Parts: sequence; structure tokens; C-alpha cells
Amino acid sequence: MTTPSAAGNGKRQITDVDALEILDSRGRPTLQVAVTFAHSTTGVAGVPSGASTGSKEAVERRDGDASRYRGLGVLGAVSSVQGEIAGRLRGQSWRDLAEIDAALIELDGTPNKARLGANAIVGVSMACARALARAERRELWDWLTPAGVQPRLPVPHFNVVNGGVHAPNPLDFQEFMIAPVGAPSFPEAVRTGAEVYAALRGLLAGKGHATGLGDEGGFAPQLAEPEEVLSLLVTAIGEAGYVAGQDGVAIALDPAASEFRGEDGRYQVAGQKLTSAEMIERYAQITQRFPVWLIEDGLAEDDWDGWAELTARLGDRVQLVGDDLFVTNPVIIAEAIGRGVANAALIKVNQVGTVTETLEAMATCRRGGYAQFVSHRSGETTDTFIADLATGSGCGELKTGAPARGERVAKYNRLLEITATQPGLPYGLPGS
Ligand code: 2PG
Ligand code: MG
Repeated sequence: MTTPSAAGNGKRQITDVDALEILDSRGRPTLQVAVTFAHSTTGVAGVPSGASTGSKEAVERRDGDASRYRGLGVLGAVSSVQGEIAGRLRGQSWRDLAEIDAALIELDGTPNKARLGANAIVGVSMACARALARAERRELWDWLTPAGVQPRLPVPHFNVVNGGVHAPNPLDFQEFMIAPVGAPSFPEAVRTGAEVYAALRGLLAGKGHATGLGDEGGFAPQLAEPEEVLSLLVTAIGEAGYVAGQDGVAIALDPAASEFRGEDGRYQVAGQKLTSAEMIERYAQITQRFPVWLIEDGLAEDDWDGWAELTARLGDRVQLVGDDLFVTNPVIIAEAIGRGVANAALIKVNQVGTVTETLEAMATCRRGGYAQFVSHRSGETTDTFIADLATGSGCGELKTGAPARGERVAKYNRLLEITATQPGLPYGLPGS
């Protein structure tokens, strides 16, 4: 059947491409992009923005005009969309998203999307994906599901304690997450996350800690030792009435170690300077004492030898996720698979800059037996694209912050909506 917006040759024509400068969850400018295909099928996207960025990420274009938003304005990226990108896409008919994304990459002409701006390009790519799904009258998660893949609702990883560059506290590790891997369904996982979060708030307040929130909605107590936070999490899980462990509520860490590795190559944790080998030993002890099932960016992005050692030591029982290390880049992930570095990749659409490349990165992981962990950024909008991506890819894992703050819960709420309309979709890690 030919849908109303499809041209006779199966291609679809883009009739309008537009953008505007909006605010993200940190009060910094970002883009909202709208793409319209023939017969008025429009897709809109809000562009996320990271703080702990990998050096090989696709590059955000910011104005650098100190008289507006301290230089962080994105009017240049908005004009990339309204000018060059609209000029290239509008009036043309397109076979699929891959063809559109390839045209965007070619138009930009740089290896890291710096000229037009990865923030401009990713917004257009996400908006096109939405519009194309809508034109086919399919839900975005369904449209994003690759052939032969079983879609599933992901285990939500709630970031309940924030540190690093996401909070003004002495905690060097950036993220402490709780993952209801043993929950029977996605709604029950959300309930678990919210109940543990509430228990943790009470526990912190009872100990005299402030309960203000970091960038991703987790608490930001004045603590420095990661083990102290992990003990609090285990207590909160128990107080909320759940079992801490791989059958109940597990814990995941994103130390974001590139951020605390000094020029001397030492990792600085709670005032101590640790070698790569000492960091690995610390993680080995942490995973013995606490139910930590996943460690993301446990070592820095330029410490590939350390990563290989970490993988050899813990890779058979802990999911080791590369974030800054891989920057959702299929070429880097393929190299890591060849070298036995890590066993999973974090997946962030704006890190590589187009939806097509993101899907390629996930396909590379599937082929190499690496897990995929779909992720928000610390700067977000209420856009829920990643909820659909996590579901459609069938990867079984998503992190999108605490069960608090509108831009974070928007994603969890989208997944509750998908669950309600698709009660047959499985929940949880693949193979569970
Ligand atoms: C990370 C992310 C998201 P940022 O390191 O995984 O949690 O942080 O968006 O600041 O890179
Ligand atoms: Mg990370």
C-alpha cells in the first residue's frame, strides 16, 4: 500500500526544514528542529547536550558570542538548519533516512560535523526519523526496530546520586544508578526506582545531608568515597522493601573516569592518586562488596591498555560499557571488539551525530556480541526519542536519569505509554 506522502517511486519529498533556539534542562541554549514531508507529515526533535564529553564526539556548534548566553548560543546552528541544510533537503525526494543522513554528512564535509554543527545535524536526523515513522503510521519504536530484532522494554537505570561534573560536590564518580533488573514489568521497575529514590532521600536527610539535585535528578550529597554512596544505596534498596542484587535491584556506576585522570596518568579518587592497575583492583573489590552489575567508563578514554586489563579481569561477570571511549562510533567499536576491550557500548545519538550512524553502531555491537546501553545526556529537553530507540533496538537497557525532573521522567513516562499500548512487549535484559 502506498501511504499518502509517498511519491510514486516510493520516495518522500521534504517540503520544509526549520529550527529555533530553545533552552535545555541546564538553562543553556539548544535546538528544536522541525522537518515536514509532503502532505504535512511533520517530525519535531529537541537536541540534547553533554557535559562530560569524549574527545572524539561529533562537535556541537556554539556561537561563542560572549554577549549572549555566555557564548553558548546556537543561532549559528539554527541558521545551518534554516540555510544550507534546508537548501539541500527541501524540494528533494528521499528514499530513506540513510540517504538523508548521508546527504547531511556530505554537506557538512568534516569528519566530526563541526562545520554545520552536530547539534544541527542530529536534530534534523531525529526529526526526519519521526516524520518518516509518522508518514508510515507507525510508532517510532516500531519504525526503529531492525529486521530480525525482538523489540523490548529496557531495564531503566535510575541515576540517584550525582557527582563529577554533574554536581558541585566532592564525589569524583559521576553516576550511581539503581537498575530493577528483577522487576516483572516496566511499570513495576518504575515503581521500584521511585520507591528506592524516596527511601534514599529520607536516608540522606536523616544523616543531615542536603537533598538538592544534580543535573540528572540524582541527589548530590557532600560525600567523597564511592563506597560510602554504595552502602547508602544498598540500605535504601532494603528500606524500600527490595532485595539488592542481580535478582532484584542491581547497581550500575558511571565513574566517567576521563574526567578525573590527571596529566600524570593517575586517577584521583577521594584525594587518592591511583594507577590504572590500582583502579582495576578498586573495581574488583567494589564488585565483590556491592551488587554492581555494570561499570561505564571505569577508565579513561585514552587508557586502552588499562581497558583491556579491566575487561580481562572483570569482563566475565560485569558489563563494562565504553562511553567516552567509543563515542557511539561504529569504527571505534569495531576496533574494540577486535581487541577485546569492554563488552558493551553506551549509545548516544548526538555523540555520533545522526540516527543512521547510531543504528550502525548498535548493529556493530550486535554482530560482535557487545551489549548496548542507550543513554540520555546531562543536558536534555523533554524529547523522548531515546525511549523509542531503546525499545525498538531490543537492547534491554536505558539510562535517563533519576525518577525526577521533567526532562528525565518524560522518557520513563513515554515507556509507560508504550507499555500500556503494547502489553505484549517483553521487559528486561535480552535473554532474561
Ligand atoms: C554520561 C552522560 C550521561 P554527559 O557520561 O554518560 O549520563 O553525561 O551527557 O554529561 O556526557
Ligand atoms: Mg558516561
